[in-house]
Amino acid sequence: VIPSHVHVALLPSSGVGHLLPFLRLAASLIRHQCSVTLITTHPVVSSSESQIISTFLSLFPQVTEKKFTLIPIDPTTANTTDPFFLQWETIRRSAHLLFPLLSSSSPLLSFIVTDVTLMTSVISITENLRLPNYCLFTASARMLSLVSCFPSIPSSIPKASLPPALLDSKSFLAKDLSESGKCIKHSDGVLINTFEELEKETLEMLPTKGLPTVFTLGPLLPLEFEGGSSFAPLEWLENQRKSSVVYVSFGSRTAMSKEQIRELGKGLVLSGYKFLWVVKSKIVDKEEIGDDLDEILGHQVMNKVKKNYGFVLNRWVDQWRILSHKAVGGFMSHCGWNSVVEAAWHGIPVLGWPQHGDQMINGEVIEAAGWGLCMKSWGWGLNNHLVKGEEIGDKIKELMENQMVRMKAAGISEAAKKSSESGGSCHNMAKLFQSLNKN
Ligand code: BUP
Repeated sequence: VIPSHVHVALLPSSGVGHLLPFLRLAASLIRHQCSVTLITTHPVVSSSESQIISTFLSLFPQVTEKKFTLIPIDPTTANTTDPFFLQWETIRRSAHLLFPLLSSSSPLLSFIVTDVTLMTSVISITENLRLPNYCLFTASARMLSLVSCFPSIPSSIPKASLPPALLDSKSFLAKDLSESGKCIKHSDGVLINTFEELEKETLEMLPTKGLPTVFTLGPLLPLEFEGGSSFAPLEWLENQRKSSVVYVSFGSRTAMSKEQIRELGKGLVLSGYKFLWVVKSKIVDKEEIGDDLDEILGHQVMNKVKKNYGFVLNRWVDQWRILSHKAVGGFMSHCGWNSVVEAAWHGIPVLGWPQHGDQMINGEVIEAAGWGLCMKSWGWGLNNHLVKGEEIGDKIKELMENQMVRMKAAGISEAAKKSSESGGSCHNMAKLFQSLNKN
């Protein structure tokens, strides 16, 4: 039962991986007859983010935009140089500006959904406004189980699955995570993009973690517009055999070293499989324009690619459309959580090569359920050791030829689809509205 006139404010954080689940949630709230206010930060970090926001707002004119202009900070005071973490910190230090912005909302807000990374600064403001504050956790339930007790580490998570920065208690990430964990416990509920069959054991265990109610709303599906002007080499894919292509992408925030990119290229060629490879050599996409693929990959690899082993690009692609194409039979991925959920939906086996943050923990979710491999021995991909092309090629072959993994991936896809029908995530959205009635 939807309480009469629910008005929800959404406050996403920086990074496409944080933004997209918020927009997908916004669309779902609209389908449930809620009014939605989207708080947009100015400036944003990447051009992909600004394009996605403006397309969303033009296609959903019923959404009210509230502009949240950030006060610039001195980066030397922030304990991080990562452009996305710097933005989290900037948003948090500007959070007091949210008070007038939220209190002036009309009709009155029923609740706000805040990204976990911003919770620490926003919760005191929403408490003052007596505005219920739900957290949207954009990673896996397994990661939530870590955040809920960090700096302790649950016995179910090996210490080696934590990125090195989390093991240094003085780092930006370690401080951030322990403070966020405490804050989530004071929120009115946690919304999460997962579903029961994807993380059954972890979800069963969460109620013992001192968290408020966790509402599983996954899979939060991409909106039609997300493909928008982005590219998918459909003509090329149409000419490939069923399940024969490996799609390779390490997400929106990972830059590999040139040396590692070249070894990866060698590995892809050695695997003998056709590949569709999104190459990224810089962290922020704005800076990527003008990157020369010939120069990054080296002539040898580039020549082989041109001889039709694969398709290489250095631009934003329509990942959803690529994963849904019948020619795609494997996904070499950094295991960003949105990518994991998208691969699960399409039943694509994953070769996980986590690069930072929660990605190893997400990769373990896949490996434990048997629908992919997680290459822990390859390290974090960032500078620590070079993984040679031969090894990469062998693993790709192993993934593509493993029938058991393919069967399990098909099973997880079936479960994802069932979960998005009325018994699953919709049911949990109804529970969320019921919890409002109780407040
Ligand atoms: Br790159 C890229 N096209 O070219 P994750 C990504 N995406 O549609 P993140 C595209 O962005 P972390 C591209 O489908 C997914 O929905 C992709 O989110 C889409 O990884 C999203 O997978 C990326 O969570 O890193 O944000 O790169 O979340 O781990 O910080």
